[in-house]
Amino acid sequence: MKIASAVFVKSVSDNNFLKTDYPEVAFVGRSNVGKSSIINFITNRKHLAKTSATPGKTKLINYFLINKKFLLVDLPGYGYAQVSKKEKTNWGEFLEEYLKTSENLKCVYLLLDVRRTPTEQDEQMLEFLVYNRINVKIVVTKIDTLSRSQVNNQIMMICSRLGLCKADIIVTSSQERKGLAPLLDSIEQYTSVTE
Ligand SMILES: Nc1nc2c(ncn2[C@@H]2O[C@H](COP(=O)(O)OP(=O)(O)OP(=O)(O)O)[C@@H](O)[C@H]2O)c(=O)[nH]1
Ligand SMILES: [Mg+2]
Repeated sequence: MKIASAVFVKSVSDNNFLKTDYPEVAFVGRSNVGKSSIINFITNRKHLAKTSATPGKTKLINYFLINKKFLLVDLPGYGYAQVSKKEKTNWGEFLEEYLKTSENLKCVYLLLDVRRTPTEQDEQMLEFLVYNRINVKIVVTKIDTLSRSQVNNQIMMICSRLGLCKADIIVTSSQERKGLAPLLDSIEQYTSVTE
């Protein structure tokens, strides 16, 4: 699949989620894991989705229309320490509501930083998706930050923690543009209209 066009459609901060006929795939994960960066990587656009070294940048749900055929959805990150408990609850509910009510959601890409042990929240998110029968794919990010053998060790650790095997995981670096082909193949598989 080639990305011929990528257009920002809308930001949403309340439960007025975008309702269209387009299939959509979404990116979730803790704050700063690289969700916005991976959208820029996939679309080959530097500033389509706003990235930041400061966690908590994406507080909205942002929709991007790709090839006039499907939507990429940038979700707010969880696990950001600098927000109040009330705000955290609101975000959690906002995220859950999106995930539960988006009828055209075909797959959720759950991003994990290769350097970190998956947190309880990562595990809860995975369980939530499985429980709600939402397709989920694990994407490991930022592999440029470690050596090849360290990356392999971390992937084994992540697999054993989450009960997955290596083949279940897409390994990427947005910075060094690695892992694009398997990501695009997966997105294409989930967003192509079969009827
Ligand atoms: N080394 C390296 N850094 C990356 C990579 N991808 C993202 N980053 C950096 O990680 C930081 C966070 O990236 P974002 O894409 O803004 O992360 P996010 O998940 O959208 O964060 P929130 O919107 O806060 O939830 C930025 O400083 C990025 O430059 C990568 O592949 N390699
Ligand atoms: Mg972001």
